[in-house]
Amino acid sequence: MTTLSPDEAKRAAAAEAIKLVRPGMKLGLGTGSTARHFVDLLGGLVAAGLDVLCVPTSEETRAQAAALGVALTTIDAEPELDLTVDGADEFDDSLRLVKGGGGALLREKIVATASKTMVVIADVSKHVEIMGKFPLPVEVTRFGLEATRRLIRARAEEAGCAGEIVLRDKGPGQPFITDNGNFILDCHFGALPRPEQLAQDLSAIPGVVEHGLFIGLAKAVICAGPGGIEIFG
Ligand code: ABF
Repeated sequence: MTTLSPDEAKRAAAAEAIKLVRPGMKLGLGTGSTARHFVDLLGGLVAAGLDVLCVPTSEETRAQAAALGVALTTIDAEPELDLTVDGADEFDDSLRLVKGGGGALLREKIVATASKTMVVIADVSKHVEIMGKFPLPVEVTRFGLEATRRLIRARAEEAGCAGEIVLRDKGPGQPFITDNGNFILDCHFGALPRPEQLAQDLSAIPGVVEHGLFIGLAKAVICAGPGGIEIFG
């Protein structure tokens, strides 16, 4: 059995997801290296005449899709989509996701929630037993950063988590700024024993714009690994 490289696995998962696309569909396009493969494959179908209308979840995906001639629109023009295909930083057997490693979690969650179906594409390294191996991204306003960080720490402790909460940066003294003009705090909590409680409590913090726990959104995960394609959900 030939083993796939991580990138080949991502491509294989994307190729499986592309089979879900039908002419006339309104699609949400994810962000990240796995979603990049999906958009690339979609561009090939569009070049061959496929008629779809797409909402990108980041400026990065917008640029890639536009360069491929994919017809783009906005979530305001199309507030109900048929299918969103996106990557994830980790997923568990309950299809709970951690997303946001690429910094696009707010638009990703809005687009996923606006979709009849959301399908995740991933390589097997993203599959976890216990959520939290990947630091949980939380998009926060610039105003009140330290007050927000303090409240995140307090709510996390109530949900049984603790660990460093780090302002994401692009380099020394250069905070990462999301497409929406906000900061990202990466929460190195390790295991997340009560993800649903943590998600609810984080959403209640005023300075939290959105967090990377996607619970109850993914309908399926298409996962590619050494044994081929495995569908969860
Ligand atoms: C995006 O895809 C992000 O939310 C997530 O962090 C990323 C996964 O990245 P990759 O596909 O490059 O592993 O949806």
